Formats: sequence, structure tokens, C-alpha cells
Amino acid sequence: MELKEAQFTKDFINEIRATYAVDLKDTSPMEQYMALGHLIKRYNGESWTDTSRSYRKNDVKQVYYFSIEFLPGRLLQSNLLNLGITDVVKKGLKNLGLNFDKIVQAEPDPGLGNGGLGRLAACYMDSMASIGMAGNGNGIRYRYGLFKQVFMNGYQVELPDDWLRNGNAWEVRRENRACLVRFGGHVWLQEQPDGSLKPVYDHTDDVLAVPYDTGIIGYHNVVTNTLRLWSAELPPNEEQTYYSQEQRDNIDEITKVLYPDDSNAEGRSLRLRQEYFFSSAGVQSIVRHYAANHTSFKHFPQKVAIHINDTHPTLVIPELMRILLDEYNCSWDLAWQITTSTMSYTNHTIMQEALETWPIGMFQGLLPRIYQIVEEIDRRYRAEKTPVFGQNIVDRTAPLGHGQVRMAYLAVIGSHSVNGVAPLHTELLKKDVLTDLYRIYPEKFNNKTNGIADRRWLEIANQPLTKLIDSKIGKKWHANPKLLQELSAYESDEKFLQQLAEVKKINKRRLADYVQSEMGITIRTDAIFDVQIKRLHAYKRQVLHMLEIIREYLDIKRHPEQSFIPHVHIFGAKAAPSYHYAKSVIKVINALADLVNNDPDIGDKLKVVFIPNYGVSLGELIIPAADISEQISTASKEASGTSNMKLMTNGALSLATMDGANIDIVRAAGKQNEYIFGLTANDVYGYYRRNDYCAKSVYENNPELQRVVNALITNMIPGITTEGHEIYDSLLKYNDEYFVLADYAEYVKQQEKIAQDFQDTMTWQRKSLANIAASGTFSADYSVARYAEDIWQVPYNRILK
Ligand code: B1N
Repeated sequence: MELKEAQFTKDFINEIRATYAVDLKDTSPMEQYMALGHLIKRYNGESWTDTSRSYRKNDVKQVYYFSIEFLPGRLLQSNLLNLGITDVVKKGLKNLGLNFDKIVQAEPDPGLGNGGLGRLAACYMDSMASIGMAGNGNGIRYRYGLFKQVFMNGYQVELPDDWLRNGNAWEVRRENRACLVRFGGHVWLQEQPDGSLKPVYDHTDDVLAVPYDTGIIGYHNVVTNTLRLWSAELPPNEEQTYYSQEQRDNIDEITKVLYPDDSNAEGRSLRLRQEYFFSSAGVQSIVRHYAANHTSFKHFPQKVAIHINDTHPTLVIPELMRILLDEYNCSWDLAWQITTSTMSYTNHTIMQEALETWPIGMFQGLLPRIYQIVEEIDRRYRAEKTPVFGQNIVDRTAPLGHGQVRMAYLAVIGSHSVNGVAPLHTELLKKDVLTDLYRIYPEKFNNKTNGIADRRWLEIANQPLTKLIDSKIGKKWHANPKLLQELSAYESDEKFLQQLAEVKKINKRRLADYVQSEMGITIRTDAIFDVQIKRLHAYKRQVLHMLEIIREYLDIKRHPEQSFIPHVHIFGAKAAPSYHYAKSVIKVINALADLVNNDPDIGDKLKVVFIPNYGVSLGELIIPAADISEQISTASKEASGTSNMKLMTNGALSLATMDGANIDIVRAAGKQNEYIFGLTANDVYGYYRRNDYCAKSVYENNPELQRVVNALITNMIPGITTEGHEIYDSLLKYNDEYFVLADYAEYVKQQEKIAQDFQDTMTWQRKSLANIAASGTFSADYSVARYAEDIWQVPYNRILK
């Protein structure tokens, strides 16, 4: 948009006066931020209205991306960037004597997601708007986001994330678009005069779903899409004037807090209520909007695509069926044809414990009408498929089985497309997790490799690098990130490689200052910054990284005279509050950090920093500073990973197993530019098949490994008697479920190679450059374009190949 500095300054001062009734000099950064947010929202209002109007006028097909999590990060800088007004606003604020960075930091970071899945949804929202596609988000407006993590005595303590405390500058409450969502009660089918059956409900608990919309601004293209998050409220109440406290609490509870589980299914009935709540409200509002502009539902799938982000929104399938059957009198066959043509599903994990199932009793009690519909889907599925495929495979794959509603199976059966999030992951879905359904519906399965928002993770998070890149290849890559490939031309340009090294230094300095001021730990910026930032989970193997730190520590202690390449190990990770083992790992790493960081023999050769409260904002600080990107999950377990892509774009070299999208990163950047080690997915499946992995014998055959692992139980690390034994036992007594010991030796070898290679700055920077140059293909712009072409069948207007 066009904006003159004088205009901006005037508007901003007016905004401050009108909202806070004080002079500018008396406002806090929070107030300045809020005023700026409101002003930008207002500036963008017209483009938001225009976008909606033009979609409606041209009857454009709309995508609705349903996700129980969205992790958008702070929006101020991203909105300024996409509107093209960053410089004017920065200048204007500076001339008013204000500190832009402080204002940016004042924005709360909405933690409405756990990790990769929620962040992916947010990256996709940005990309859909930026490539000019009609894509809307649909989710939950949690009153409290993912807990804030603090450490007390090295233990994780969870504090509530009261992110709405000061209001939310970006959202618009739209009470006039509210819907009623029905839970519980009884339902029976009553014969109508025309012979048809209509459901009649009584004693239901109704909840009012109120939408809050946030404009998702496209990059330099005047498109503004909508992210719609639903909040649960008391329904308007005509006949009955009184709600008991319990009724109020039951309603409040639905959108009060995000479940803090990542890659793990939460079996409580409140979670099921959350799932139906936003699925039902979303589908109702879509149908209402469609019906207002069309006379028949026959062409609904040509105008609407509904995407199911993991199984959490699967109830959109029976909910759309319910509306078509009960409210629009469609026949079952027509309703089913419309529903399956509308729906598509992404699976995000092969971890058994993440596959959602609900006990039939709970499901039926909470959603009696929806259950009837699921029963009918199940009955028809069995009737249609048994003659063709036989009883066994149909029993194994039907939506209902073993007393459970099996959400992934329902999602596959009710959708026309099922995709995994990296090539290996999709292959494993076909061969293992969903293999029976793949036999029945091979045509539904396809891959869509994840992607990231380069504009956030490079342009905003790493401005020094962006400037350097722009100075060489111009700015076209901002809208077409594959053009980063043009940087390869500079791989022998020593001056450029030197500049790359300087940029990295600046980013390391920025992180080091944060670590100094927040944690009181001094780290040297010429050390290797070795970064592992992701949820704490056994399969992600933070323990393997921890063993390496113990090894380095013992090494320095034994050979203090030897030269040692300084190494800083940086962790960021939240553990689910109920995940006992993960919390023990945090405690041990923190205890190890205390030991290492305060040992005078170690000095500044080795440091360990576990930065508390990892999230999007800290990611933006840590990622640009990384030399090494730890992507060390047990092969086959990490569906894709996305921090691997963010770190790559910022010039980190991957220390990685051949898992998830690491495989594709290696292929894109070249194996010689990464550090690859460990079992392959095939090796892992081989062990499963033969059942012959023996962690103990690995341990017994490697004396150095023994020394390292024993450190967990010898009091070398103070204060971890219980936790040390727990991890020790997980490795030796319980046979090391995630093959940590099997991969240890090769991992160490790569770490040693890293220490060697790091000393040669030119070679190192050349590898770093190869990663940056190849990273463009992992832009979410392309991922979303592929979804649009192959799955959603919707147009977009920026050409992306
Ligand atoms: O989804 C990401 C992938 O990059 C990661 O590899 C994958 O682990 C992650 C239940 C999940 N899979 N499953 C979840 C999250 C919350 C929850 O309640 C499961 N998250 C992933 C994006 O594709």
C-alpha cells in the first residue's frame, strides 16, 4: 500500500490520543504496539473487504483449512512487510523518538499450537494469501495458549499463557455470525408426513460459537484472507433465564485452553468437545455462506474445499453429512458424494500413540446424532467393500472397531485425498500405518512435502542475511524463493563467503546477548552453535545430543591440554506436562548444563544453554544464529520436520538422520554439505521384523559409550539420581526403543568431523551457502500451490513452478 511518513505519523498520534487519552511520551511500548496494530488493521480494512467481496462476486472456489492449532507468531512485522510499509513506519516511529524493536517485542506471541503442526497451518495461511488463493483458516480461539515454560531447579514448571490480557489488536469479533453447536441430549428419528425421517433432539447442551476473524495479509498483492477462530459462549437464552454455574463452566471450558500434547492423542472428552465445537461451527458457517449465494448443493464441491489438518477436525465429515441430510433434505448418496468430494485429509504422524480413537460410549453420549451418521458410514462401508476386499481387511479399516471410533480411518474414507508430509512419510503411510486403506483406495494417496514461510523465517528473522542476499541477486526471490538458487554463482567468491561469515557472527552476537541477559551465561561467538529446537520427545532423541555433551565434557576433563574447538549446545524444548520421561530429560540436560558451565577446567570450551520457553519468537532469534541444525530423530519417526527447513534457509548445516524431509534437504543441498548418520528407516523396520535389536550388546561393545552412559548413574552430574537412572534404564533395561545407542558411534563421528571442518571458514561458508541456495524449494508458497493444483482444485495467481 501507499503510505507517506507524514500521514502515518499524524494517524499514529491520533490513534494514541483517541485510545489512551495520553500524550505519546507517556505511553508504554505495549500501548504503542496496540495503537500501531489497530492503525494497521484499519489501513488494511479496505483490502480485506475488497478481497471478500471479489471472492463472492466472482463466485471463487474457497479453501477452508481446519486445524485445531494455529501458531502464527507475532504479526506486526509480518503485516508491515506484506503491506510494503516497513520502512515508512520504522522511520516515522524513529522520528517520534520511539524504539521500533521494543514495540515489536511488546506484541504477545499467540501460542495457539504445540509445534510443527500448528506452525505449518500458520505458514500455509501466509502462503495462501501471498500466492493469491482464496484460503481461509478455521480453528479455536483458546483463551490460554500453550503454557509458558520456566525452569525451577532445572525442572520444567508450566505457567498459564494469558495472551489476551491486553486485548488482541488484529482480531474482529463477529457476533452476528455466531452458530449454535449442540452436545449431548437425546435424539430420535421422527417420521414426517412425507414419509421421511427427521431427527428430533431434547435436553441438549447448546453452546454459542462466536467467531473472531483475523486478516491474513498477502505479500505485496492486496489480498487479505481470513483466519476464523471460534470462542465458546453462553447461547442467547429466551425461555430459560438461568444458567447454573456448572453449565457456565462447561461452556467456558471448551475454548479455555490448548491441550499441550504434541504427536500424542489426548483421550479426554473435553478434547472431543473441542474438536466437534470448531468443526461444527466452521462447517455451519461455510454452508450458511454457500446457501446464501447458491440455490442447489449439487455444485458445492466446485465452490468449497475443506481440508482436515490431522484427524482433529475429522468430524467435519459427519457434520457436513448431518447438515445436508437433516437441514437440506439431501439423499444419503448425494450427501456422501458431496462430502467426499469436498474433504481432503493430511496425516502428520505414523506414531501409534498419536492416532486418535474415541470410545464409542463417550462419543455417542456427547454427539448422539453424529454417532448415528458415523454408524451409517460404517455400515455402508462394510456393505460396499466386504464383497470386493473380504471381511478381514474391512474389519481392520472400518470407522468403528474394537469399541472405538477410529478417526484416521473415518478421515480417509470420507475424503477424496489423503496426503503425507514428506516422501518417506507418505511411503510409510502406504506400506505400514494405512496400508489396508491404501489397498482399498490407492487413488486417494499422495505426497505434499511441508514448507515454511521464507518471508518470516528469512526476511524478518534474519535481516542481515536478507540484505546480503539482496545485494547479490536482488529482491525477486522474496516472491519466488527458488531464485535463491542464483546464489550458487557465488560459491567461489571468497569475499562473499567472508560476508556470510560476518552475517552469522552478527546473529550469534544477538543470541549471545540474549543468553547473557536472560540466563547469565557467557558464550563465545566463535564457538560452534549447535542447535536443537523442537518439542521434547523420546523419538526426537534429545538424549543422543545429551550423550554427545557428556562425551565432550569427559574428553576435555581427561585431556585438558588438548586443543578443543569451542562448542555451544543450544536447546529449546517444551515437554507435555504429563510426559514424565520428557521432563526427566529436561532436568538432566539442565543439570549437565550447570555442571559444564561452572567447571573451571572447562572454561569457555564447552557451554550448554537450554533456553526456556521455546516458541515462534525465540525461534526467530535462535535460528539465524545456528551453525548446526540437529535433526536426529529415529529414522521413520519424524513425519517431516520443519525446523530443519528454517535452519537450512538460515545457513545452518544439518546433522541429521535420513528421516522425514531431512532426506529431501540432503538431496537438494548435496550430501557433502550436510552431516548424515545412523540407521535408515529400512534398517529400523528390519530390526522390528527380526526383533533382534540388542541395546545392551551395543553398549558392551563400545567402552567409550559405556563411560558416557554410565555418567548418568555415577553422581558425576549432581542432582539427577532418579532422572539419570530413568534414562539409563530406558536405554539398557528397556532396550532403547528409539535406537539411541545404535546410532551413537556414527553420530559422534559426524560431530568430530564438524569440529574439524568448522575450522576452515571458507569451506564451511561454502556449505552454508549451498544450503541457503537450495532452500527455496521448501517455501510453503510452493507446497500450497501443489495442494491447490492437485487436491483443492482452486486457482491462485502467482505463477509458481
Ligand atoms: O507435524 C509436523 C511435522 O513436520 C512433524 O514431523 C510432525 O511430528 C508434526 C497431535 C500432532 N505430527 N503430529 C502432530 C500435534 C498435536 C497433536 O495434538 C499430533 N504433530 C506432528 C507438520 O507436518
